[in-house]
Amino acid sequence: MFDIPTVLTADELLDKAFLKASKVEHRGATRLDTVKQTNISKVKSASDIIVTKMGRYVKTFPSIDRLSPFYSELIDVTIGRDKLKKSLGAMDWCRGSVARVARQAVRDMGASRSLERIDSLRKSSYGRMSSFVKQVENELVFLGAARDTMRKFPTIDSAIPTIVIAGAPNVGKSQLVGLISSVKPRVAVYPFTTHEVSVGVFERKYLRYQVIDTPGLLDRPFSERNAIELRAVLALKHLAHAIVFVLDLSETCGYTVAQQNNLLSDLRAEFGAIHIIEVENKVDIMVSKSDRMKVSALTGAGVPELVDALVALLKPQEPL
Ligand SMILES: Nc1nc2c(ncn2[C@@H]2O[C@H](COP(=O)(O)OP(=O)(O)OP(=O)(O)O)[C@@H](O)[C@H]2O)c(=O)[nH]1
Ligand SMILES: [Mg+2]
Repeated sequence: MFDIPTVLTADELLDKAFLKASKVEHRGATRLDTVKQTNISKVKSASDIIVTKMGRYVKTFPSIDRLSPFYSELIDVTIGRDKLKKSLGAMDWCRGSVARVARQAVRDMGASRSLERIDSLRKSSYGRMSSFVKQVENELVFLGAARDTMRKFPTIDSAIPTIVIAGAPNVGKSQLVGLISSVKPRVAVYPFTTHEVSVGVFERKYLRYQVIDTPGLLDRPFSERNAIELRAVLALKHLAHAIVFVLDLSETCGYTVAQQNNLLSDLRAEFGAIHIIEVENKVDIMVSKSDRMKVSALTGAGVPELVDALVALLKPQEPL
């Protein structure tokens, strides 16, 4: 989802820049000319590397204000929106400063006729460039970590109708998702959990729907979660157009009906505005007299009706 290049540390970046610069050579008509052109090229080459690399970081990190609410919330919880903005701002400041130092050194070297002076101008420009890069050392480390975090975000298309599957552990969520979605689900780690979310897709009348299986996310009382984890979980609110809450009245899942109902009220309280469809699974074992939808993810009974209900509920979208 977020294809951000590796972010180098300050030392790595400087090593790279100066190593490249050390290899630059120019032959002029005179010794002065040779020394001058060589040193000018070295300074340009070192500064180019720093300016270009940092420019790429700034460009490839997404602009948080333009991201969908889901991803901007995830970034805020996992990385910190303000800190990310500030670090990217520091990159811009550093590139500008490095470029300015290089331009000045190039001008001064061009005007000089002393070999020693040219050499010392190059050295002092190197020193100043290094000092600017060192000043954003922490920001580079921060961006490196942010990049690693963001690469693990699940890829979810916020533009198509999305169904989130919730329910206690073992009630049959994954099996149901497997039946509903025709495309093999993509799996990704969700921030703050060791669990994965899997995202499946199905089509109906040329329209696409997305189904998110949420192991470890929407299967525990919210009171057991710390504030940050809770925010990460609630970020799903921005995506879900409907929630399917799967119940297992047979209790073969290992959770009582009362426990499952508590979870459902938790969910209702937190995801208030989103339509929650309650579905009783495992009807091959046990059927109740309730008027909830009833399915068996094992035999497939009731699943087409559930899909019909979801399709009818979700907002119409543009054809593919
Ligand atoms: N008899 C019966 N068993 C089912 C049905 N649906 C799922 N199961 C079984 O229930 C167990 C759990 O199913 P999963 O789909 O893994 O349940 P889950 O809710 O995804 O579980 P977690 O991801 O651990 O929360 C598996 O052994 C399934 O074979 C059903 O309709 N009938
Ligand atoms: Mg599962």
